[in-house]
Amino acid sequence: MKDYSSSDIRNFALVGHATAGKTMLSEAMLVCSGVLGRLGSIANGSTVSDYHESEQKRGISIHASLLHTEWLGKKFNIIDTPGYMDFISEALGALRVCDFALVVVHAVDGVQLGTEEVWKYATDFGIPKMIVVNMLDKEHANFDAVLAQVKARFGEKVFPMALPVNPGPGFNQVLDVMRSEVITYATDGSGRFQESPATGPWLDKVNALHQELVEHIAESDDTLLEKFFDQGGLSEEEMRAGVHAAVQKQAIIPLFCTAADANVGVARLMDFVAKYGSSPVDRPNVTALDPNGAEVEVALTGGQTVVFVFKTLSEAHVGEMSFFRVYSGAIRVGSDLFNTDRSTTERIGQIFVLNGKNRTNVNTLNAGDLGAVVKLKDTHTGNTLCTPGLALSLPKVKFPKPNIHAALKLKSKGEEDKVAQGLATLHEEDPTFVYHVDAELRQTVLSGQGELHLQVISERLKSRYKVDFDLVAPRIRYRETIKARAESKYRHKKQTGGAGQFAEVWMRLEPKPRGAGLEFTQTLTGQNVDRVFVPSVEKGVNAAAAEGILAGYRVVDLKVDFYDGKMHPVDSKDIAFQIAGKEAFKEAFMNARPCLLEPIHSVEIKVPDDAMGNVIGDLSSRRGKILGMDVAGGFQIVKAHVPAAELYHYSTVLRSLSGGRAAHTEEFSHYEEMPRESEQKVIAESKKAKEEA
Ligand SMILES: Nc1nc2c(ncn2[C@@H]2O[C@H](COP(=O)(O)OP(=O)(O)OP(=O)(O)O)[C@@H](O)[C@H]2O)c(=O)[nH]1
Ligand SMILES: [Mg+2]
Repeated sequence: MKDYSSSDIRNFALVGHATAGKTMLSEAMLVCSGVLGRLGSIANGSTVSDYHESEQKRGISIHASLLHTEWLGKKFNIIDTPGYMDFISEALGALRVCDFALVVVHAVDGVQLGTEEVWKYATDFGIPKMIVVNMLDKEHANFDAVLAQVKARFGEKVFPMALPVNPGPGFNQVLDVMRSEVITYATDGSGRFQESPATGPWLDKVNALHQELVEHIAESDDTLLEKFFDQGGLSEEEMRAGVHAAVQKQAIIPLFCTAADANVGVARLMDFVAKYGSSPVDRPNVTALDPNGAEVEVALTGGQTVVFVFKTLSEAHVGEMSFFRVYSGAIRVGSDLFNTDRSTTERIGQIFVLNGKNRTNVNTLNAGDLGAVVKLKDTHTGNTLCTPGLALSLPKVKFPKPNIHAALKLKSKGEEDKVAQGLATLHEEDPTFVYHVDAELRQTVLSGQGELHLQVISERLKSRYKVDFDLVAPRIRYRETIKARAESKYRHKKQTGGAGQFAEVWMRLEPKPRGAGLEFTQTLTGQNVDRVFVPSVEKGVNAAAAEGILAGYRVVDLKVDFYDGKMHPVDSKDIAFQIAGKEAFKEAFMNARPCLLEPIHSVEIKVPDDAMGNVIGDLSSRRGKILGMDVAGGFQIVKAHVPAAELYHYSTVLRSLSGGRAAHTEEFSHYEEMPRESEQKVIAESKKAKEEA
């Protein structure tokens, strides 16, 4: 393997909405550059990038795959990312370590939710975007409409570097703006092409675009602008020299035309990437934190090693792989690096460059390069490894909050430990998957980015750890409270054998506002009850409140006043007052018009206009209250309050309501009294569960 200098490396991520053709585009690049003899296919599960069984089975990407090849003397590190929102963390991790994004847009479907999301992420990471309009061989491909839409969404700086000459079935010709030529691609999928000068109307088109490009480039740089006015234009060389900088500043956002399945348009896109794409040199410094939390610049040209792990993955027969980018210095086989985030030292065993599952051993990778190491002891996604003594930490990626939850129900007892270990490992590999053992619900709740995400996580857990379980709806955290005042006088008396027990507790309950919790007071006067028994009564009350009275849910939002009672000089003791306190509380509670409260979530939904009707209608069937609507970049943002009980697998529902174009976030907001009918159902279910237990 050649040693590449930083300026000869092109790190880029293929990102975009699901099924836009990212994986096939990566496959086509490998064919163009000779890594592969011919194109694999998604249908046969034979692409280099989608090599996992879970991907082949579904015909979609699930993991970001690292591929590499050489083109015009430049090393391409390509990260093919999944487009499904369930696996958005993969695109996020990839964009974090890439120098630019190739945003793939479907020539029929145009800009979709996934396109918008990755665009936003790439922008947040401060890397340039380029656009690839793919699927131009589809019957209903509408390039002009997609170009107009892309410009409307992402700005007038979007500039077509290519136009499809014969879009639709048989598409194989592209007008190349940089060269003013028509490029005709071979129809055998090899990616080879022939050039011929543009003529007739295509010549007029390309001349106009060329002129426009020169103007864009001139506008992006003051010196060039001066020359432009002095000379009445830019020379071909000046223009070419300006392209790179203009893309960096996004003074132009270049757009290309491809049909990845037929390997049309890909080779010239690769030429552009090699000649004008960003390299690590374009962003030579990143900011890290030292152990005191002070900011430190890490320079690409620095002598000491700083490496960021953007992904970890446990592979069958290989073990744990850590995918990294070298930000400074070099990573070498046999060296020791300090993991700042875990405070451990790791020995670098084998280093690989990869094409999907095909791994090639290398001894060193230099600053700016991407690769993977295996079998680190305690290194996880988001960790920084550096020269011992340096202890720097690069910023981690902020992942979106989970939007779907399910409870894990083991099929047989005794597998709890295996499951716990498996869940911990899976979370470390994929931080967008989280879980917690919920003591109140007595369930292990798994949370992820979508139903498919939870499915894939479950499959991994089952196959790797040999456990069996079902995913069921998580229990809802209902609460119990009262709607009226009530009193009780409860006498506890036990005189069978041994020492007797005696206590009498008088208490009053009154409702408190939502969120007030449980307030315990005593207003004892006189000497009917010794004050030492107050904590005993409080304990009894708290025990009953924690267990729940109506349906087994915690009691909240009321005030308990212990105001009088009776005692016995010998038989009154702590335990007797605890029991009396508990029973008095239950009795008063049941007399105070008890009711159930249900958790209400704040939900924010991003919906395309044409799906609004569906989504709003569905929300009202879920007892949702619409709080407001906003417009944000081609989407409507709906804010609503919806009972948690109505939100099980809502992300899946939303996808089917909107053809996969809507997404939502939700979080707990407050408690509300629930409708009588639903309340009775919950109470009946709890009774049934109690009887069964
Ligand atoms: N006709 C045609 N089909 C294509 C083209 N590119 C990809 N496909 C097909 O479209 C489907 C999706 O392509 P993929 O490459 O898997 O798309 P992707 O963007 O990687 O999808 P995800 O990774 O699941 O988000 C596959 O069946 C491909 O064979 C193209 O340019 N033209
Ligand atoms: Mg894919």
